[in-house]
Amino acid sequence: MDLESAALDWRADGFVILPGFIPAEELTAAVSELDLLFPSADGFHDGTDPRRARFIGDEFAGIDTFPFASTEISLLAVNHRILALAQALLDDSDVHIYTAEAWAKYTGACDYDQDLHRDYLNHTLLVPSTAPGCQQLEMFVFLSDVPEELGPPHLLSRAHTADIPAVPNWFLRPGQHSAWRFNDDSGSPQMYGAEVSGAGPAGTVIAFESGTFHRGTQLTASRGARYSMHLGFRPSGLSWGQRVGWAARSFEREWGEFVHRASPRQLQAFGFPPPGHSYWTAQTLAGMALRYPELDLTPWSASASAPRGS
Ligand SMILES: O=C(O)CCC(=O)C(=O)O
Repeated sequence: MDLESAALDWRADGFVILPGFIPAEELTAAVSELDLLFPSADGFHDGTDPRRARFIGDEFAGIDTFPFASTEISLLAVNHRILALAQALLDDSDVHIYTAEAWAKYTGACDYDQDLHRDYLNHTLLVPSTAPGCQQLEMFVFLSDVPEELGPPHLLSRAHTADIPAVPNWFLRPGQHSAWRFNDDSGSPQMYGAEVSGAGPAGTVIAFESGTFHRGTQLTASRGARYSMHLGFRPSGLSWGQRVGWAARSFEREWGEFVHRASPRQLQAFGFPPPGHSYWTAQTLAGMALRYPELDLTPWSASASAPRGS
């Protein structure tokens, strides 16, 4: 599917599923470093990997956050195809990444089946908007094949949900009861009956707007493992769409290793000012050369303005 058709689907449904969007040759380097973050399926299920305990009993305990122990996985979060997709769907040439997580799930480790929900309560200070320029984009990127028995996310088209108000946000599966105002416990058979599965091969990208209903599903395959990334993008000026501040971990070795290998476009997605921006002067370039000694500063120095007073 081309980016224009993807944008049409995303506008109509609130999501688009792109099977194998990242080709194998652009995925291999990241996949080959998954062991820097997570146990293999055998390591988990045979109990030979001492890291396995972390995954038991809490689905969210399987999440690592950017910058990752693998630079290849960090670079994949802002792969050129992913940035082009974000630009096309958000209709903006200056998109920023506001969250990047890598997630491992293992059959039997815990309950991965979720209730239908939107993610906006921890992706924005406000509520989702349908106005052009005011939308946030999330992506699930599969680092391994995710057939139905390995717990693909299920999503619900906006055609079924456009009139649902911002609260409640979780529509519980039948048989559960809750008095919390963010939960709806009516069982919602029409919503669950209209789910679409995001199952697909490694490299599949599921792009969805932060107001789109979706849910995680159970891993049932014997000795199964699922590896994915969960990314968030916003137009650079959309200051209310947040999850982390990248500078908080920018003193870590993994961040430096990412910066040294990233392109100017990839760094711009994390908030580096683009070439030509008034930030770039002889003074800031000299400092950047000390902070990031292996970063080629040519793209920014070529357009740098003269220091004040010169
Ligand atoms: O990982 C998945 O398949 C979906 C997870 C999800 O929707 C969530 O945790 O909000």
